[in-house]
Amino acid sequence: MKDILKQFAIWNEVDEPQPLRIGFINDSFIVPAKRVGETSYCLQRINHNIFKDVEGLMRNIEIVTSHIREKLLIAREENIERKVLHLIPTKKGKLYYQTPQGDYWRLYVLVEPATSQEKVTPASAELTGQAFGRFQRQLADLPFDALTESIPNFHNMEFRLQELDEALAADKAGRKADCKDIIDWIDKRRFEMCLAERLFREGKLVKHINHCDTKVNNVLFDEEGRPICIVDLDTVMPGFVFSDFGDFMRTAANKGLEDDPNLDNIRVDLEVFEAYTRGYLKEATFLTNLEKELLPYGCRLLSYMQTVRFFTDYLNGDTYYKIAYPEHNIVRTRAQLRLVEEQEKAEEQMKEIIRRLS
Ligand code: GN1
Ligand code: MG
Repeated sequence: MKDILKQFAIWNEVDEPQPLRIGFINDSFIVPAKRVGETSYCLQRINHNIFKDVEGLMRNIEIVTSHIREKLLIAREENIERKVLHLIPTKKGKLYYQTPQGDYWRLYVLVEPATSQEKVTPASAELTGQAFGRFQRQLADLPFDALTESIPNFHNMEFRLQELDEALAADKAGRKADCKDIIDWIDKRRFEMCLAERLFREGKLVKHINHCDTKVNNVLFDEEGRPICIVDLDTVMPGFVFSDFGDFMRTAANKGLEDDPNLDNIRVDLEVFEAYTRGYLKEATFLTNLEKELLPYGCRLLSYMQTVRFFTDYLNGDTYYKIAYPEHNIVRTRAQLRLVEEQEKAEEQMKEIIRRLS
């Protein structure tokens, strides 16, 4: 690992890298400064099985972080190093280092002191909404096609349904016959759930730069519990704004678990919904009326998309998501499906909250 570190343009002396157990996708290490008060770093090996276009992904991150840094500089903000990720280039001026074995590594300045949270409370949901709203706003003047899709068609509903159709046709794991109720349920909603793609083609809806993994644990908080920095930028890419909103609600505004075997637990947590929305709307001042109107739709869309993705993986024989037991993907499918139904029921209440907070 010393050899890898040597490739990067670090300006101070550092100690041995220590493994950091966060995230399932990349491997991360803390590289502590030798002397107190100097810069420490975060070294990461990028998972190039999931992210096939590392060059494009790293360019995305560079574009997004420099754009935000510029905004912070213009606003004369303090502590900019803690408010936006800072990539350290290699000594040859590249954004990543590829080893002779083919692994990809990158280096960030470590944001510290900072803390992160795994579970939201209504209070942290509001701050998280503010953080992601600000993030989207800072990037709202960047043309969406300045970035590539680091995972092609990642949040494209039409594409996800196409993948499902292929999985159904192949029925690789022989699991289709028992799932007729799910297939019918998905079919009934296909047209409605591809609305965003149609509006985009008709020129009625634009794409923005999205984070595409809007979980609370991708926000760093300072000592006083204020959000300071958005991390995990691997999936920043063009998309519909309500997609980021919806993904947060899918993961956080659910009283049950993503893979809850007890479907009765699954209900929309309207308190968390309201708190995140309040924070989000404070910052997301660029939203059009249509985009605002479509926020509850975005919640259903992301839960429906996740239903389709889990189900597709189940039909394919569990090749994408790690599973803890053989039926895991079908349990996840049913839990997300129920969440869509609960979000359908709560639609009016969500709209009312948005009206009230606008
Ligand atoms: C994956 O591994 P994690 O939790 O960051 C997936 C998301 C899904 C999520 C479902 C790159 O994210 O899109 O919503 O699982 N990320 C990728 O739990 O596919
Ligand atoms: Mg992630």
